Amino acid sequence: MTTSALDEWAALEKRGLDELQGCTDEAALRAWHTRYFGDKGEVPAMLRKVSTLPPNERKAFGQTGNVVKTKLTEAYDLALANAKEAALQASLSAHPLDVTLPGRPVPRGRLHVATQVMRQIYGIFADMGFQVYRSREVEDDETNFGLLNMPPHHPARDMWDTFHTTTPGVLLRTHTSPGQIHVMREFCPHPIRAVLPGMCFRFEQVTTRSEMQFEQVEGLVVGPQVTMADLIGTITAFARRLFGQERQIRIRSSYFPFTEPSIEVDIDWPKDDPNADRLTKGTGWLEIMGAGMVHPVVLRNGGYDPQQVSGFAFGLGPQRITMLKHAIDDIRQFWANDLRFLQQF
Ligand code: FA5
Repeated sequence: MTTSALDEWAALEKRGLDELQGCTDEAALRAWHTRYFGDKGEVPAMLRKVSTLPPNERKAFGQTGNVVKTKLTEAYDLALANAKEAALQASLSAHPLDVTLPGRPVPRGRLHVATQVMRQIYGIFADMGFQVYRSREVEDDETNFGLLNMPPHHPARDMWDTFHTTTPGVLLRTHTSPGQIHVMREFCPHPIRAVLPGMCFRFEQVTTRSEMQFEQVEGLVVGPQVTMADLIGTITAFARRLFGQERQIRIRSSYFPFTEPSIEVDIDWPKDDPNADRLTKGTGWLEIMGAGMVHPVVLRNGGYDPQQVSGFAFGLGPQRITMLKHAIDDIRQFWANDLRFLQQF
């Protein structure tokens, strides 16, 4: 064995270790590793020299090479671990971590105020034996108007400014009343006691009291000998449960083509509220629902015989009710998605 071949290994080892000493950070260490152990690195290049040696020297050359390789690798691993630890310590002391700090709070969601009031309304009617019935928001003209005793060109249709779709005869329901037809046709000839909640849409001037999109809760009772006294009793019980005994209820006669007789129900607005005049148009009263005895034509369209059964219906506006409950002075707040408003409830 030529000593020069082994000397070369010794020299390589020394150079490698010396250079490793000079590497102060991880990047320098990785560059060192590429220089010595990469594809074109010094160690593989040295190992390739084995083929140029006489066969009897190759074994010792290879063994020495492996020892050097192991020493350099171990030294590199140690230096790399030290460099990483030093970098971690430096970063920790530069940006101290206070493990005693409380965690960041996770913001808690809540139900929209409209949903809260809707659930309250369902609860009150559920106590009186009403079931919830869901009806479609996109309706046909026939159900939204015709079957509710408003044939085409009936002037009463002007009471509801309507969003029509591009499909003739299909529209966004202007009120929840078409649901009366659906529920009657589904349950006829059985008695009905149901509330029908959901969105309604009207092509209306948006004001502090009126939105283009708002919720209604329809109520429908059908059965033998249902009277106006039942309607007034139900509405009064509902209003007292929701607003308390001290709130006043006013019932006015009104007109809807699908009820006869028809009424409207108002609630008094606190007089000390500076917005009272604007919201109640100076009357002190805010309308919350329309109602009446179901028109015989509507009962017949639902499949019932008006000689055998009678019924009452009402349609109330939960947004108006929520305004009353929480003294909200602008109905546009409901769908404006302003967290400052929503977080109050
Ligand atoms: C109706 O829509 C009738 N379908 C109600 C009805 C049902 C009468 C059953 C008889 C029998 P009216 O258009 O008045 O009626 O609306 C009923 C309630 O919905 C109003 O009292 C009000 O509380 C609410 N409402 C109406 N328009 C709006 C609007 N633009 N924005 C917010 N709430 C509204």
